Amino acid sequence: MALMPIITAPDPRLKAVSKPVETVDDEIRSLMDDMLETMYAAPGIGLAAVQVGVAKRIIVMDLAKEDEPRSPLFLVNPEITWVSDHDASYEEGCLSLPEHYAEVVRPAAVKVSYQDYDGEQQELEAEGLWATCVQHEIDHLDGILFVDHLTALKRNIILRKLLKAKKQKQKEVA
Ligand code: GNR
Ligand code: NI
Repeated sequence: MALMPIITAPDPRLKAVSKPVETVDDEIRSLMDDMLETMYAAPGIGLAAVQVGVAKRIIVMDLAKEDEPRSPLFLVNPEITWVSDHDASYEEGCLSLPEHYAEVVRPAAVKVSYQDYDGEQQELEAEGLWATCVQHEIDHLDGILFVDHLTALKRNIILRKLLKAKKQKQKEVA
């Protein structure tokens, strides 16, 4: 297992639309293991493959609290099959937008079909933080970041700050 560097915005790679996985084989499982390790180390509760530079439709998640046993979830080719009528607002963060948080409105509950770690077809119903997180991750697979749900003003403030932080970092290593 290996840690992978997480891409931060602004970066054109985060805007890529990820490609479906044809077969869940050992190579894909190995990638999912590395993604999970990277997510735990960050730490985060979800990670999309595109955030580590692999534009494939793969998500890992684990919403267990620190004092609870780990309960990872692997979703390959996830698709939202149902959304609730009512919305919920949640303060979101993103490992690709470090240190920035904002309230995002999304459907409060969703159903998602996907293939699991063994390539078996599954469906899950999510609400609360689960629903927020799985929608946030599926957005990544379509090149969408949580700031894309905000007003242009709020989005640009965050992206400008991240660009500035990136340039500052580049200066420090130069
Ligand atoms: O770790 C994460 N926490 C989080 C909190 C609220 C809403 C969404 C998330 S996902 C985020 C990790 C991440 O960036 N996944 O893409
Ligand atoms: Ni994210």
